[in-house]
Amino acid sequence: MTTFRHIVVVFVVSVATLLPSTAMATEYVVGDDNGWTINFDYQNWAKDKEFYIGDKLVFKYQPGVHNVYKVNASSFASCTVPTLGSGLTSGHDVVTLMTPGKKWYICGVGKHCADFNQKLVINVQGGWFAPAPAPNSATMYGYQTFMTVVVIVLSIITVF
Ligand SMILES: *[C@@H]1O[C@H](CO)[C@@H](O)[C@H](O)[C@H]1NC(C)=O
Ligand SMILES: [Cu+2]
Repeated sequence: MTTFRHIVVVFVVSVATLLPSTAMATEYVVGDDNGWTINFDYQNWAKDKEFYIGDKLVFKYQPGVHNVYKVNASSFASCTVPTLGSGLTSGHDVVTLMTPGKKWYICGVGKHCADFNQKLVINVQGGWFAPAPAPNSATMYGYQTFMTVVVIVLSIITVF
């Protein structure tokens, strides 16, 4: 009896742990149909979105017209393009969000950032199982909460 219960617990824990890490990450096309361009309000675009580790940002633009630099807070505020380091220039730049916290991106072409507001700052949420890819939807969080409760209940049952 006890052995059977232990097997159930181990099975449930395994499923609860493995499933979320295989959940599909969300891919966000920055600016949606507008892509990465001047005179677009990227803060307004980002404000109702929740970004999680494992999600991807896709910067779409005509190569040569724009580019993407990941910068720090002060360079973001002053629109200072790094002299060293590589900007992204492919026109279809995919950035995977690997760590929680604020991420700042600017266009380094001309005065696109300073005069035309081509800049984006987002906040990446940490995950329950960081640093593994975290679930990215309310559904998966609900699922994880449910499974956690199931695991706790099963563990308690096993003890008695
Ligand atoms: C921000 O980045 C710039 C350019 O890479 C660098 O010179 C500066 O020291 C950085 N500032 C902070 C606060 O890290
Ligand atoms: Cu630009």
